[in-house]
Amino acid sequence: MKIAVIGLGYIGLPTAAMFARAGLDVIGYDINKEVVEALNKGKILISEPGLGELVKEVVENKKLRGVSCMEESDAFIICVPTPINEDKTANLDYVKDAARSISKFLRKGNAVVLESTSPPGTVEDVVVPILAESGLAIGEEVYVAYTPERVLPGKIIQEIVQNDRVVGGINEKSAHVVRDIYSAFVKGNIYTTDSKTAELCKLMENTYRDVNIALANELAIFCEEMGINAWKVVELANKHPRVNIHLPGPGVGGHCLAVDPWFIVEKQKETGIIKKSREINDSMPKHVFNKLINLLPDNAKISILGITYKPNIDDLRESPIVELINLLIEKTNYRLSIHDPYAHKDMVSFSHLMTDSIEDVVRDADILVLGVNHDDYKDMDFERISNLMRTKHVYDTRNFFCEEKLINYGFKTTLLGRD
Ligand code: SAJ
Repeated sequence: MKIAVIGLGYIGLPTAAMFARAGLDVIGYDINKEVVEALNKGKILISEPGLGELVKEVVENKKLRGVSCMEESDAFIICVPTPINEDKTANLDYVKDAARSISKFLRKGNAVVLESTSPPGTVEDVVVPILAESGLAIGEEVYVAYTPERVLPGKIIQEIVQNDRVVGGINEKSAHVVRDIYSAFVKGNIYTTDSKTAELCKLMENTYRDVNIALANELAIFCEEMGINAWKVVELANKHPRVNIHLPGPGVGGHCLAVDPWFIVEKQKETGIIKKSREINDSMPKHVFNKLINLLPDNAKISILGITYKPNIDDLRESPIVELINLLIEKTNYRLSIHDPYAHKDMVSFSHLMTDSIEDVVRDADILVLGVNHDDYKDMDFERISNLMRTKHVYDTRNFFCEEKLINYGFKTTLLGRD
């Protein structure tokens, strides 16, 4: 069987590599020629633990190759981005382009799969009409399904194999054909349903998490007013066997939680709690910003540790700390000094404020803001840091540092969700 994967990003590339490792012949198509060229050299341009080795192996074994022109295949898997428009609706242009590029190569018996996170109805209303331009009977001669990925960045290689999967077909036959294709490498259960249910299921998984985090952030905000430690409240409440409150923080980033709930709101305006949760989570960078304004005099120097959207990855999409930094640059005269061991400097507009050395970042600073709890910040030399800072003050937005240790080194501490 030959598989074509369209879009070689964080999802498409691991998916292509997994099919290839399972022994199928796989082509990876991308509009970005650099990505295709790198792939054909066995290299990847994104960072994900274990992915580089896997891709190298399957390219060397000639099971996976990159292409810039589509070819006939038995199954086509669309893994392109679905960005969000200014008005918070889904931009399906890449999905449409991918469907058009496939349409010309379709033959009887082929399967087409959409993996990209999309509003409910996308497969039936957007993808199927484009595929129908091939003249084939969609559903009868060509099988079409939606199957969302559920992998956690940083753990993609394990989760893509082990997680259960949902396959939603435009009819039962489509769902079964696509289920059988994915069973080549998926070890988790594969559940079949219709395409709209699968599309909404994906959106609700991330919405559930976003709403839960909003609850934690709302708790954090009122705990600060009441002088109660929200982290302690969450820890103790979660001792209840049926309670699992998520953690507060400086905001929700990434291209999933911060985006997907809007794809439901787009289709269903009566979504009070979903929309409100997005607004609460989106307000957190401003909340941290206001705290800094209240804590610091005009001429202060702020050092910020961590700018990616979550720990130990290089992804900056929708990062709340990037938003915080932009607010500080736009609206204040504070001097900023920024560090992140993962972020690529060329991806941010404030690269001139970034430095690779923790010592340079904290020198003469009046406050150290922990933005992202990267493992690299676990064992920092706070004795040395306390000697370099002008004012010994740490603002921890992740409840990450050991407060007792900081106090022992003479630091004043501020904790998001308590102070
Ligand atoms: N965050 C909190 N508090 C928490 C947990 C997370 O503030 O308790 C923040 C993180 O700091 C980060 C954001 O939420 O900024 C999102 O991080 P995440 O680890 O929750 O999720 P993602 O976006 O990396 O991956 C999610 C996952 N979805 C779920 O867990 C339901 C993943 O399984 C999906 O495959 C992925 O979205 C996706 O591609 O949709």
